[in-house]
Amino acid sequence: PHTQSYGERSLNFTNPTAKLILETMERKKSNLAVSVDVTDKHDLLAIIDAVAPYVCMIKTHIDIIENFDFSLIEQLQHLSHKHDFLYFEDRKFADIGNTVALQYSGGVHKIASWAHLTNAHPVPGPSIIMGLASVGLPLGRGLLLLAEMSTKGSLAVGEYTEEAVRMARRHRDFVIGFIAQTRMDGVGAAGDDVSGEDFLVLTPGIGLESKGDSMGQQYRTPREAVYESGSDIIIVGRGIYGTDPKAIDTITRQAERYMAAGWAAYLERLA
Ligand code: UP6
Repeated sequence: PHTQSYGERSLNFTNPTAKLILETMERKKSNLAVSVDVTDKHDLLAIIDAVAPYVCMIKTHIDIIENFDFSLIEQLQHLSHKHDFLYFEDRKFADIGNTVALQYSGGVHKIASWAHLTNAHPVPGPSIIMGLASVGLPLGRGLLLLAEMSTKGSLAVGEYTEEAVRMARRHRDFVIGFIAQTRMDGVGAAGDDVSGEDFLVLTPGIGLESKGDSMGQQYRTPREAVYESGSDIIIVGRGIYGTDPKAIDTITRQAERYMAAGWAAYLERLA
């Protein structure tokens, strides 16, 4: 699948969120997701409005917003309609099925009501997918499993990663892909027929300048992720918004730059 165009690959999925993501990428010619990890809702809205023309997706950590109230969700939805992109709430669920179903549907954030996509650690086993699917599947949402992480010393390697892929393979209606550093096609298949299998690979830990931060984050370039490792979507946070969430002109320029780098790497892969 990594040599097929994004538009063609929308036919490989039945999940409506997967189709929408791929169609949006093709339409906007962008495989960039911006991770807007700021704590003030006004900064969040201003940054999204500035980078939105260049992205297929905005990734949020809604639980870091200091001045959250539910009207923010309406404002977020307005921006996604205005600029044609999807929301990925990076919640990293990790509990038993019953608990994650409550965390996904309820609380103050009501994630399932607005986030097209969310993610989960496979550590509890398949029950976490069943819990989240009980809420998300009727709404047409999608789930990513964290098969690998970008951090130094990550435990999500080897057999753990393979088991994550096998879990996803058994729930393809809801699990549409992975947070990972490389493609997962056929991983852990051991004799199963996986021809025609397609999963989206979303890759965080992307930076054009920096190689990492002081807390274990590790960065690779858009080209390394998309061309060399077959990633589908690059997730960029501080590489775009830096240290000043108010520097909107710089943030806009950086988004444009990462979008161009990500798309060039994709075209290079197709060719
Ligand atoms: N993230 C990672 N690595 C992972 C999974 N998720 O960095 O393996 C998330 C972080 C952050 C974003 O929670 O929101 O991706 C990366 O931000 P950065 O580009 O500013 O480092």
